[in-house]
Amino acid sequence: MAAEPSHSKIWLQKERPNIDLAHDMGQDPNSEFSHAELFVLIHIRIGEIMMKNKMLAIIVITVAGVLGGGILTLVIGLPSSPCAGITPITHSFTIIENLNGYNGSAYHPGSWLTKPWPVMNVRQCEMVVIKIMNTDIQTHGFAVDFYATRGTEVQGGQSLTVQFLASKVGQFRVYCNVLCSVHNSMLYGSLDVT
Ligand SMILES: [Cu+2]
Repeated sequence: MAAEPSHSKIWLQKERPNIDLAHDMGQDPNSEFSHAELFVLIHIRIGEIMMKNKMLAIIVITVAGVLGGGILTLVIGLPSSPCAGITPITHSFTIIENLNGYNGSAYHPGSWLTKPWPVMNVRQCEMVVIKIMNTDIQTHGFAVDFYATRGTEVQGGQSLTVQFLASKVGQFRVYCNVLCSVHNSMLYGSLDVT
């Protein structure tokens, strides 16, 4: 976790004051508030604030993990001319990712355009909401041509939601963007916008 370095920093800062304080007091017993001591006190304060922030960060992450799907990835296109002024109807889908592929796509061998799986049919200007649930222990990806080309990674046991406005008509490939053990089964999904 990226927060680790600050954790060790906290302990360094908490330990240093005691040593420095004893040292300063021994050298200069008449000075109760030497510069060195004030410097040390400031350091203690910083250490405590950082500790609180770190604890807060851990709590937030834990809650998100327990709820499952608490992380929301928004990929919303700006209302381009074909959908301007239209209040979009929401069209929701759930994609289960595991060793069976995308919603069992491993048992639907085929190719994009001729035998895609899964297929999501929407109308132009609908708000597409796709909940991706990874019930596997390995990471899987999810990408959609044109709408979510960078793709997203979903770790094992996690879920997230991808949302976008279906502004452009066409057939768009839905595929995994992470090299996983069932990768070949996750390359032929389709989003059909009519
Ligand atoms: Cu994959």
